[in-house]
Amino acid sequence: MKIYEALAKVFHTLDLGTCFALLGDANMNWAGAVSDLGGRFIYTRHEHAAVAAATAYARSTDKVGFATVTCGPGLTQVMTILPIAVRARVPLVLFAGEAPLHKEWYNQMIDQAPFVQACGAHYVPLHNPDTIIQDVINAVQHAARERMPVVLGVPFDVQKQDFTGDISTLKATFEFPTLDVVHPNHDAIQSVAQLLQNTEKTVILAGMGATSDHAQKLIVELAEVTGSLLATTLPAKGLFHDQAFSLGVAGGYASDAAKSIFERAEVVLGIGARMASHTFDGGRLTPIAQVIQLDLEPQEQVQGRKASDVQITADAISGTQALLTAYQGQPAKTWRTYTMQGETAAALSLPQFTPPTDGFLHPLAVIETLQQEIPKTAHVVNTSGHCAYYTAQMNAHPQSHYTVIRDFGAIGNGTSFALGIAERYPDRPVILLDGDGSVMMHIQELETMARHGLNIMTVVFNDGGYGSEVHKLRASGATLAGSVFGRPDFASVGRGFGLTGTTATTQDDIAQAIRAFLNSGSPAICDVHISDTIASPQIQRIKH
Ligand SMILES: Cc1ncc(C[n+]2csc(CCOP(=O)(O)OP(=O)(O)O)c2C)c(N)n1
Repeated sequence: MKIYEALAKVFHTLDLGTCFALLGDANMNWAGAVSDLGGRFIYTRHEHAAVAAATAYARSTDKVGFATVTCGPGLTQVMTILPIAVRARVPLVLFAGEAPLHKEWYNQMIDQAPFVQACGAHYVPLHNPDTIIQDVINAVQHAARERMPVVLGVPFDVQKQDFTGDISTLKATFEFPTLDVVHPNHDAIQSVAQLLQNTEKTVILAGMGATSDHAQKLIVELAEVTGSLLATTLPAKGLFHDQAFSLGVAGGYASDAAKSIFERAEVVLGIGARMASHTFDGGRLTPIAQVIQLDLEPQEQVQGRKASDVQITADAISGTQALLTAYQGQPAKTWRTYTMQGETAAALSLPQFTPPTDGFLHPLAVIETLQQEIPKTAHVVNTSGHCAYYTAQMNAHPQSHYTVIRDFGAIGNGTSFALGIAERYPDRPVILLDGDGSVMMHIQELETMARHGLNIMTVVFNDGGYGSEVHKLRASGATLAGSVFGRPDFASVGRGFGLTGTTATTQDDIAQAIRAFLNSGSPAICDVHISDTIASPQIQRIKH
């Protein structure tokens, strides 16, 4: 047995799920051996896409994501997705191979460790055949425990050496660390319970650490008992989609009506939320509120600002349960009134809009149709760009069927994230909502969707350019050169790759395309022509 075959057996035993891959000299023998053992692969057309798909896949499992690229130029392609996975705290193992150890010169040689470390990820060179099996297991465990990407570098001449160890007794199962149960400090809980009792205007803000069914139910109960309103971070969007007294997403994407309610909050209790700067709109969202953070890793300072006044270390379930137990009786005053119910409902409804005069669709008209046509059983994937403001206004979709990963602010991930989600949930139609610039950046992955028969519809918010830049440049009176491109024919491109391709210039076109996709179960792209004249409220307030 060769070392790469032994390594393949280890990965087979670890059973990490689908491997997202792009092959080259440093990983092809190993990947072939994993495949021969029955491993499932999605072969992408760009290394970034392989790791991005694995990131989205892992985000929605309690396992470690699994991807492979070749060494050197294969690895350097993933420099944008590694920091995203690091910041989103996604556990991931990337088998990257490494240039041969015993050659004096190799064209694709690069010092991989500092490259990976510059991205914030962990690099494990696997050079010692005697310890290589245990080293792999340790590395996967490191990824799982630390919730971070780990890149494995196995020189491919080492991979081809004979394996002299014994893996016959390799453990058949691998213990993935379960989510920590951390009980909060009793006194801290008592004093927060007291504070909630005496505060009229409280908002409970839930993040990704609070998205389990159990945590969600407890938080809803706590909000009812304490008379608090509910809100979520952007990634946890939809957690309270069926609740009254919800403000939807906190931060810059909150509607103006929601912002005017946030402004009045006296206490914000964050549960399982990172308290990121965006979530508080840089501090503008809740200017007078005392902020309490209940989290496994609470921090006073986050992203250059004071994020919380009180920190309680606990997991969302234990912490919320403890608050419910400590809270006695009724709140002294509550802002859960009949009037507030109307205010919060209004804050979540789509704002009125006037159709643009250039004949293209208003982005809110697109959202209106998407809300009507996308069933809650479909999984919505969303990314960055100006259009993300509008997609954030889709408040009725449940969190369990919604994925957004925006850490690092990069465009171009939508097609790859959709691949990972479609692979994770083969029973769900996946609907990707993305900008034309972003789709164009990794459009080759449409071919991956077609080849693997993945049930994905890409809805392109096509404003003919980089809307984010267009609106900012226009507001400052600067040239639009480099940000306006015209509208490429995504429908034809999609058809060229083997998808169903349609162009939508009316709301009815969009509705028909979605219905046809839901009926067909095969990949599609719908190129929606929107106006480039409608700047989101977030952009409008930028002062130049
Ligand atoms: C990888 C990367 N390159 C460039 C940018 C700068 N950028 C931010 S938004 C944007 C435009 C995105 O255009 P599109 O996807 O069409 O969405 P829109 O803003 O038009 O809604 C660009 C180029 C970025 N964030 N990430």
